[in-house]
Amino acid sequence: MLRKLYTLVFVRQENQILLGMKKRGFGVNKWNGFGGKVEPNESIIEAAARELKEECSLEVKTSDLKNIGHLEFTFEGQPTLMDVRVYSTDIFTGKPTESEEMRPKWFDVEDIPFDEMWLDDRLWFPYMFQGKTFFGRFHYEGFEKILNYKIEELESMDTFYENRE
Ligand code: 8OG
Repeated sequence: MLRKLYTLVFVRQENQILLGMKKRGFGVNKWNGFGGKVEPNESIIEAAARELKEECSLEVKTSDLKNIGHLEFTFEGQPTLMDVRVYSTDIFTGKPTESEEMRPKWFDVEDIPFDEMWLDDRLWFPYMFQGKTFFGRFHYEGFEKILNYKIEELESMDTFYENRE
């Protein structure tokens, strides 16, 4: 199966989390963190910082991005596996600003708009909010139905990646 690498960054501030309404492309009209494809000439964490800046103008140092989760998505009948590296930070500079791709908005963590998000998010956001590191695998039929999935808490991201190699 062809594996494609993506990033997904969540910016936190007190009791809030920054989400963006995706204005075009894959996941359009859904609230999400900020991220996208890793380009051939950059590291995953550099891609995470770059995508955050492109999509909502916030700047982060890569050393302030914490890898909190690993998500894998497959879609029935499609040969590609989306490998999504999830990061979180509460250290950033700038003010969230709308881009062509995203309209950012702060949400209280008790008030996440799950009905306007990817279906899987309500299954793994609780891990993130409890400060756990996590692995999740989701197999979709179309974009609105999960055929099967697995989520687990990880001891640490480092041991997860060591054991996969
Ligand atoms: O470059 P593009 O915007 O198409 O990248 C897709 C982004 O969406 C990337 O940040 C990874 C993220 N993403 C998925 N699937 C899911 C999902 O099911 N839930 C969440 N929260 N994000 C997802 O590709």
